[in-house]
Amino acid sequence: MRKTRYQPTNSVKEPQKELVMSRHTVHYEVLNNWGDKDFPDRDWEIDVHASPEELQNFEKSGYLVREALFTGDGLERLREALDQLEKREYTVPPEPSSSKKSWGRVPRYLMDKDQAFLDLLKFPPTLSIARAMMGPLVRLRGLSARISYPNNEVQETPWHIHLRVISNPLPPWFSRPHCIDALIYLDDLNDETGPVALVPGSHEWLDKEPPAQSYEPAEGEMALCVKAGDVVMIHGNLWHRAMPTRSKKRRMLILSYTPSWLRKSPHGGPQPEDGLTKQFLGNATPEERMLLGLGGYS
Ligand SMILES: O=C(O)CCC(=O)C(=O)O
Ligand SMILES: [Fe+2]
Repeated sequence: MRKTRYQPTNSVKEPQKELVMSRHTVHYEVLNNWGDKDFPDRDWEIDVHASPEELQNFEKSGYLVREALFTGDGLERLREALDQLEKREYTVPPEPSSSKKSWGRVPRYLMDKDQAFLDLLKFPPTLSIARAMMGPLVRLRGLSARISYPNNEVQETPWHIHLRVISNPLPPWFSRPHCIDALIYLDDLNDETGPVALVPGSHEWLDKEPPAQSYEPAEGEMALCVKAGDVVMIHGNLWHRAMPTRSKKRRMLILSYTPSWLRKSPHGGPQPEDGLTKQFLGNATPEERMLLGLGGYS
């Protein structure tokens, strides 16, 4: 098994400007003196892989680009794992499509299906930012992928947000849902594969939602063409869409974090019964159990 999974930012040999990211430490104390058995630590010192200014911008704009988090063998390992998984799960050629558009292939529960994916469970560059922004008690909402192709039907996504649970008007004690999705790109985004577009600041619009099934440009939208190995972190309720994959296969992963007391994603059918996480949980620490959705609330 290959060792290199990602390049920690402080060990990059030939620093390019984007790779020299500043880090800082954040302390949180979880106010739980109840002594629950299956509860992670009270005191957290988080080595955040971002500067305080970057976090402030993230809070305001709803997105944060991290360049070259995966390179070399680390990137190749994820591509191979996804290609293998695709071969296993999509064995029959797709029926000629009667629809005009589709999202493409969206496999889910990736951590149950390949060690390369389970190894992302505690990926510090994104987990540390999720904890800095939402507190130490976070869990994975899921790890899924999206694979799109040039096709008869156009593979793209409409404008959407990920947590469609907000009441209008806002009730006085409404629990505003937060979620951070790390969009991990395994191929370069360009006109051939399709940029990802987002509307900066839209995660704060609690009284409206993106237009239903719309593929049209939205006011204030920004199209990002990031490179393979880059990660775009978004608030799950930032308005976003993937633009058409026109002439080249496009692969990406979605590593999604929420507070530990939010439920996992309802999408994608039942979890595989004998997946890798089951065995892993047999020996897991309270922190690891919490990340996989067990405990971490009281
Ligand atoms: O493919 C992309 O760039 C984004 C995909 C996406 O937004 C999703 O699957 O929820
Ligand atoms: Fe999305």
